[in-house]
Amino acid sequence: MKVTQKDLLNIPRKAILKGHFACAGCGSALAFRHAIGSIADNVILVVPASCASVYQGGGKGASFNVPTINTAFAASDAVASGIQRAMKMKGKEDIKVVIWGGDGSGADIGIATEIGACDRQENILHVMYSNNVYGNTGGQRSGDTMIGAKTATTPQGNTTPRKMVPFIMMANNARYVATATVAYMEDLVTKFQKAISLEGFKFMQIDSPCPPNWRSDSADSIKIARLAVQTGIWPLFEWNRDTGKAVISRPNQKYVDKENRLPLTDWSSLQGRTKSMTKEQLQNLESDTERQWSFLKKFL
Ligand SMILES: Cc1ncc(C[n+]2csc(CCOP(=O)(O)OP(=O)(O)O)c2C)c(N)n1
Ligand code: SF4
Repeated sequence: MKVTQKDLLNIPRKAILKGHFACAGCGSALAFRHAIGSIADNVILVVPASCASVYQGGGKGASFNVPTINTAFAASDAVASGIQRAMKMKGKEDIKVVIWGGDGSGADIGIATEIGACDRQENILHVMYSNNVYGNTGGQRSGDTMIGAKTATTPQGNTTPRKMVPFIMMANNARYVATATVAYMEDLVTKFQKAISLEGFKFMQIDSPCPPNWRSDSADSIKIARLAVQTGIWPLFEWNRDTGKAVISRPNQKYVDKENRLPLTDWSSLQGRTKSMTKEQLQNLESDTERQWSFLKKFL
């Protein structure tokens, strides 16, 4: 079912309450409010160490209003597997088990348990919100960091290409894989709803602006996320194991053709982490973007 803007407005503010601890302009919290909010009555959340463990608050001031278990960094997919199996034994399969974690766990430290759960076809959804860094510990580089971006551990700019986690999950026979962005929330929640409706291991990666670590204006978060699509940096697609085919999502269709894309500098100039990239770094970012597109095009 396609989620409309009206559906978004009707999502009750139930999953994350006012007074959460996320920074202003946080893409992760915004995505959470809509995606988890859309299933607030039948979800169990599993949160690996991340900003989400922090912005949920604690005790009487906790802002997460859904059953939540916080796990060690690498353990979320194993914990989620156990919870889902327990729900199945109790005949409560309507309860969806969702991992909500960053790219530090999703792309690096937790990837072994993630692939393990995928391999076992556990009936869970792993959402990796990508702020491209280890956010809550000071913004260190992760395997998901864009090439050329400055982070706490790559002050001159990251030199390595991105790990293409969605393709890793496709190669490991996930049931459903999708990329999304907070700039196109209807598309994001439509994919989230589709993912939870399917049986097996599902994976979603969400472009989630992070003003303190991207050194951007919190008012620009949506603009930056939209530009990531318009410049081609963030390909938006979904892939289903049944067909083995990828489908480019509507907001992205115009930008499959490189000719239609906006210059990368429209995106990079709005962020302190990328605005002083050298010509060579920009070229590297462009080739890394092309690398992702050429992978994706093999599945169209
Ligand atoms: C094994 C282990 N190493 C390091 C840490 C410290 N730590 C906690 S959260 C975190 C960063 C998480 O980064 P990410 O997964 O990208 O989520 P974000 O903070 O960006 O939301 C780190 C390094 C830890 N908890 N466990
Ligand atoms: S550091 Fe970034 S991801 Fe973490 S709460 Fe702040 S804006 Fe969100």
